[in-house]
Amino acid sequence: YSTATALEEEPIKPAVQVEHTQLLIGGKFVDALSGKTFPTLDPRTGEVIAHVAEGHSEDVDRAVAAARKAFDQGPWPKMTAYERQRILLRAADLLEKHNDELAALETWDNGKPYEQSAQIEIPMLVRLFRYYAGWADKIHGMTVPADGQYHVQTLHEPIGVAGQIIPWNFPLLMFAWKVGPALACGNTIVLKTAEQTPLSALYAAKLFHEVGHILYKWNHAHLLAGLPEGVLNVVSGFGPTAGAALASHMDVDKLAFTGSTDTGKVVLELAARSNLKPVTLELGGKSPFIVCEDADVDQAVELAHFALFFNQGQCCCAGSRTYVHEHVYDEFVEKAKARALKRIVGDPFKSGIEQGPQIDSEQFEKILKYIRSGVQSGATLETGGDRLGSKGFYVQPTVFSNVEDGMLIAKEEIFGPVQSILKFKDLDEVIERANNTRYGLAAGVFTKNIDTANTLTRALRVGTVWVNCFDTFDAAIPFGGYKMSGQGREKGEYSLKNYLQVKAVRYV
Ligand code: TXE
Repeated sequence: YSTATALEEEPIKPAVQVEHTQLLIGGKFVDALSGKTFPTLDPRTGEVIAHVAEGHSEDVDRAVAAARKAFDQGPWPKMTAYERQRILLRAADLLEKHNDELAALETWDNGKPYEQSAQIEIPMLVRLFRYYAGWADKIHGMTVPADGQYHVQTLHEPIGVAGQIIPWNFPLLMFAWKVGPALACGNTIVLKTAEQTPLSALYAAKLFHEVGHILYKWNHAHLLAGLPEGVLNVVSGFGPTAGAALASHMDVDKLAFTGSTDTGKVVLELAARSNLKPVTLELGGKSPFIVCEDADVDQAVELAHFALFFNQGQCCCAGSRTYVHEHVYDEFVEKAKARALKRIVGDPFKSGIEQGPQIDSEQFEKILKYIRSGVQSGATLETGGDRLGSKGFYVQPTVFSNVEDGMLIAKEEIFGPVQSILKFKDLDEVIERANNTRYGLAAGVFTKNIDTANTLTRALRVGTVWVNCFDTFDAAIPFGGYKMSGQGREKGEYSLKNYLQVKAVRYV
């Protein structure tokens, strides 16, 4: 990996200004009622990028009131589906036009490589809004046969005010997974960003409000007046204050959450204790990546490396338990170590960088603690194991071999660039071990044998299995977890039902 010296250079200045730091409520940027702000930091240096309005429960109340009014009295849920679709498509065009600014903000606030933001994540965000725009005019109920003289139909109606709480590892993609389906179904939204990464969602949400002006100017059509005020509200702030206020709000009709399993339990309880709002949860993982005996070792090493190290290891679905068949184990470990040593770590704004800094000091310390625990528990530290450079939150790409299932590094979510390689003998054994976890988000399978692939894909208790690939995502493909990795599915057609009520109507 790149030397610490390269990290001592002055960080590259991002080509974007921070324009929006207030709360977006009722279509306007406003300060928090308390007047409080909090700093958002550059993970490359730990220095302040900007001070952002800190929303508290009274601000959540204001945002929910704006969303309620927009839902009950505004045009959004009632306008034709075609109008809603056009607004979402126009928003996608605007997001695409601002690809580079969005990507720069995302990288600045999060630390992920700029090329990843600009070439993968913002295009995925745009694609996702176009995908859900496509659904807007295809949401409808059924006619249902009933005994007797009845004509029965179901109506699919928006659920109301959606509360959405997102994490910091993919701020804009999480914004899209939540906002896209909710808007397509005609709901209104209060979204709380993660306190580490408030900037990009404010910028994106502002673009949705510019949609209206452009449509109005170009079309002179009152029907296409853009995203009405109060439909999409964004509150920056902390979890136990703003997040908890949203989860426990009596006037929020649905809650969608992505984050840690522990916080998932908290918000589910808050939802239950308040108004029993339905909750979807996308939580942590400890996903197995299984390299079978017949695998091409070079390819398997590369894919397993990507499965773990992508996004600085900060992926809920990271392939963080690399199970390798005993016949190829030694060769795999040697090559995995060599690959980690070649990983290019540095300023994420530099071209060709594979790995930037971790998000913040808390995550950075957590990762280093897990590395120490791996060493103490007797795993072999093949490479890495320490911080990189003297400032910011860079961690050396780290590889452990001889990892045992009972070690903490094999059981808990490290959420960092730390690969744990375990050895297995046969399929039944690896299935049992892979499933022996409280998580069930994803798995990777690497084999040339279709029977082996079939056996594993059916036996693994997880929401996504990638065979000979990993971390490939499509707007149309559902994502979510078994067991304590979550409840419900996001993306694809499956996500729509999170945001719809079904009404049965009988006529006689
Ligand atoms: O997560 P939290 P943190 C995992 C990962 C990471 C660990 C902790 O292992 O190391 O979680 O990260 C909001 N009521 N993942 O502390 O707390 C919070 O403000 C309501 C996996 O960042 O779950 C933020 O907006 N909301 C994950 C969001 O919850 C609350 C992505 C996530 O924060 C709250 C991130 C409360 N009481 C971390 N407390 C994934 N599934 O991808 C916090 N929040």
